[in-house]
Amino acid sequence: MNILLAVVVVLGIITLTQLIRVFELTKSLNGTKDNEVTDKENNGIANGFMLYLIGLFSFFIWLVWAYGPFLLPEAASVHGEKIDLLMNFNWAIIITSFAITHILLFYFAFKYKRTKGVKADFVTHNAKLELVWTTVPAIVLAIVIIYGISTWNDIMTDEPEDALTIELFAKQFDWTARYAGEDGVLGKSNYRLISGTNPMGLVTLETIVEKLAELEKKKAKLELKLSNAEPNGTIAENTEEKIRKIDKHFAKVFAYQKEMEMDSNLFLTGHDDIPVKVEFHLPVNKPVKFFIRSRDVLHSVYMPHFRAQMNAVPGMLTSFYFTPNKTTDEMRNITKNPEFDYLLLCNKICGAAHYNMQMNIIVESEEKYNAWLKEQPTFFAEEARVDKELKEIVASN
Ligand SMILES: [Cu+2]
Repeated sequence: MNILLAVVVVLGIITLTQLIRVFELTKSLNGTKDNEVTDKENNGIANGFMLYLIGLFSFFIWLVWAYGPFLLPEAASVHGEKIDLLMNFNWAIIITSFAITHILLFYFAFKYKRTKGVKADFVTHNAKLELVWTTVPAIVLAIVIIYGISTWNDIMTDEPEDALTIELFAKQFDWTARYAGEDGVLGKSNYRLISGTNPMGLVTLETIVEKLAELEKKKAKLELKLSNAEPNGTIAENTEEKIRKIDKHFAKVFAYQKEMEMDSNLFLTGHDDIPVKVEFHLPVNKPVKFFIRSRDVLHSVYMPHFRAQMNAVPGMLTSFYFTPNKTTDEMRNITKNPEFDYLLLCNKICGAAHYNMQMNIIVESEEKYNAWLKEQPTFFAEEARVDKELKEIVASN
């Protein structure tokens, strides 16, 4: 089979060279040189350039018309309007230079096709022309950069003191939004306290005690395993290593507890915090400051309708502040889509279920927002509920 294939390929190449040979021979019999372009060919190529120019711009206009409606609707935040202005300014420059350069490129190719008897000018360089095509883009770029930086500074500074604070907590693969609760202060968090029942690592006396108990339980299990293992074997060695790690973890949490006990208020700030999933609400026309954390890998908080994006970096607290200025209902009217919802998405490819990392955002009047927030269980209440449920399960068994 392989030999047959090789034979076909070789025969194909031979046929092709023979065909070229026949073509060359007919040309020399007709009396034309094979490197000479006829007027007919020349005109055909020149007209082709014009056709291409018309086709290119028709396609461009069709793309804008057909896909324009799929772009984001108008900005739903105060600073978003500034971002859109900056974006449109850039588009205007890009589209204008695209149109001018491409029209000239193809029109010149058409206009200056070879004409018999006309000789092309020989130009080595033109200082004036070079000066123009260096300074004009330099000035335009400088304007774009200065305008961009000043918009960025405008957006990132002048944060109001009374902004509502919300934490956005990212992990593979979901978001949690945490409200500060009645005291207006977000409770502390510590990654060493992360457990099945405390996925955000919130700090309260209860979560610390729970964590210490969990570590003690784990250690007791490992010690039992060690006592049954063959002395100095690999299992014993591995188990000893695990116990050492748990001891270290325990010591760190214990030291943290002592440190926190200096100011007992620190334990309480987390109690009234309100963690929510799937959907979170914002009051309209109120500045909101987001504190952004990641538990595992790089994620990115992306709220396209508010023109907001900020990375969620493990081990680092990032933040972004904005003021939503259109309610969800208003936006449903604007987009003529009764199912429209603002979205929080993850904008860093963070793993297999990255596409699934999203939350709905509802922007509403302050009264509605307050009513919604009142209904959400606090961290403490939720923990007590889970605790009670667990105890009931244990009791019924
Ligand atoms: Cu992610």
